[in-house]
This record gives sequence, C-alpha cells and structure tokens, in this order.
Amino acid sequence: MTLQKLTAQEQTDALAKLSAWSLVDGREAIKRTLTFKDFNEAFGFMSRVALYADKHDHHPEWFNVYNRVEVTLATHDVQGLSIRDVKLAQFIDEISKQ
Ligand code: HBI
Repeated sequence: MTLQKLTAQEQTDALAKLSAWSLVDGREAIKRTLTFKDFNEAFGFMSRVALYADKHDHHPEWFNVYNRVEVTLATHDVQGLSIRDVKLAQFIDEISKQ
C-alpha cells in the first residue's frame, strides 16, 4: 500500500484530535514543544520516540536543549503529512501526558 498524502480535510480532522500540535507556518508539517522535569526525563522521552521511529520507519525532526524538546513531523516521501505523522503524534501524546 503506497503512502498517501493527507487531504486538507483529513489534516483538519487529525489536528482536531491533536490539540497540543499546530501547523508549521508555510509548510505541511505539525509541531509541538514539550518541556520535561530535566534533561534525564527529556532524553528518556526521546529514546522512546527514537525506538518507535525506527520500528515504524518514520522519524521526527527535533531539537533538544536541556529539558525542552521541539518536535516537527512531516513525511518526506509525500512532501506533506501522512497517516504516519498522525500516528507518531498520537504516540508522543500518549507517552508524554503532560
Ligand atoms: N521519516 N519523517 C519521515 N518521513 C519519511 O518520508 C521517511 C522517514 N523515515 C524513513 C523513510 N522515510 C524511509 O522510508 C526512506 O524514505 C528513507
């Protein structure tokens, strides 16, 4: 099954359920910033996401400084958003209930 780019309506529906995420200005991508107790917690989060990403062959674009992690999700293969970004965002929300 080839990876499909989300339609505008699918994007709207997905973001309605991903309230902690927002669209990146000028790019079909979604972003979220997470703040943890300390670096140890932040890196533990990143480790869990990294294992998920490698298992699902879908990797985040992210920036970390100390206890803050800025995550951006998009699918290079479709130059936009796909179901893989929605599922990775859902996983991130589940493991980081803040
Ligand atoms: N991660 N975010 C993201 N987008 C992709 O298109 C992607 C990926 N990880 C691996 C991957 N694609 C492989 O299928 C190859 O295209 C590199």
